[in-house]
Amino acid sequence: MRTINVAAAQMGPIQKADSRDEVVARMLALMDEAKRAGADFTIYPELALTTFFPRYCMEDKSESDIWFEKRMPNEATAPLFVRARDYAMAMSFGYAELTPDGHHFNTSIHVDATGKIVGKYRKIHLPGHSEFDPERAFQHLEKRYFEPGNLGFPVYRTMGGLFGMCICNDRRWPETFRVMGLQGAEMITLGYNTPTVNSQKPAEGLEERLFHNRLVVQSGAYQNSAWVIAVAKAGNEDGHPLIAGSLIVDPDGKIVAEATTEEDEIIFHACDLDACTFGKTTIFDFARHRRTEHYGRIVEQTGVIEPPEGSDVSGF
Ligand code: ING
Repeated sequence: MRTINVAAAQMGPIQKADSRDEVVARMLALMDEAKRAGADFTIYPELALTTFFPRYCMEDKSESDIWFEKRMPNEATAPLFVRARDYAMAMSFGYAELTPDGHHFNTSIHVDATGKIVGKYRKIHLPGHSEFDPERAFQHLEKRYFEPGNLGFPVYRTMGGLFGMCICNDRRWPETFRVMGLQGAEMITLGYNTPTVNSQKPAEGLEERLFHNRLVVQSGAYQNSAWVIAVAKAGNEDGHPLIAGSLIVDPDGKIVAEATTEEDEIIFHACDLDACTFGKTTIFDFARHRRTEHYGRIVEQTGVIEPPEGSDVSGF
């Protein structure tokens, strides 16, 4: 048994006017509850320190850069690092990263129980658009404020296992989980800020969004025989609702814990990393079963290339 006692620390809404200190105080309270539950790893959402600011169209960097962290840890987040180390607890959280050389990323870190950053990931699949779109019910400007991640999908050794991270929209792309699965990932953690309604299809609402969230997280876990922990920032941010539905999914794709509120909420599960082994050595033993000679399109093509007219396979 290699048990990781996981606390998924779902967060309720963060309003535009909320300060970093107010948010960190909520995160510390969640960490205290996680400790009481016996957690040794606490996972927070995507962009956990601020409201989901990509919903606002800001003309210049002087306005949008206020949402970014220039150093990590920094003054606002140091209390998280101190308390996690005091608790001998690992943690992961997402934030907007502004690097010293001026690059902007939607980032997540994994901090071990000694306070060392052992994992870092920068969001690769950026949804939405880069210019104001009047056709949309609301904006989703991640392509405006962030560059695509440049660290790949790293898997790193910590806590006696193999861990990886992704962020929000990444979970909708099977390549995300498979690239980490091909590095042996046993636990993949992610945060998300998912609007309750599709800005281009009002009929797609809460139930469908929650369905898709379960679908992709369960698939990612099952198809790579890994634990997947998905943690929401939820609730109504200045009139903009975000889904909750935080999940802990086991290597068989089964939901073992699910949030029941749209507020700050801890869901907990003792995750045995050894539960990954059966799937990785039987049905998803990649070395024995994959046929990479047929997979070329996955990396050679970006978009769709349809077969020419009149082409079919009846000739065989
Ligand atoms: N949010 C959403 C997500 O992928 C989205 C954006 C929602 C894209 C639904 C497509 C469909 O969950 C972020 N932050 O990626």
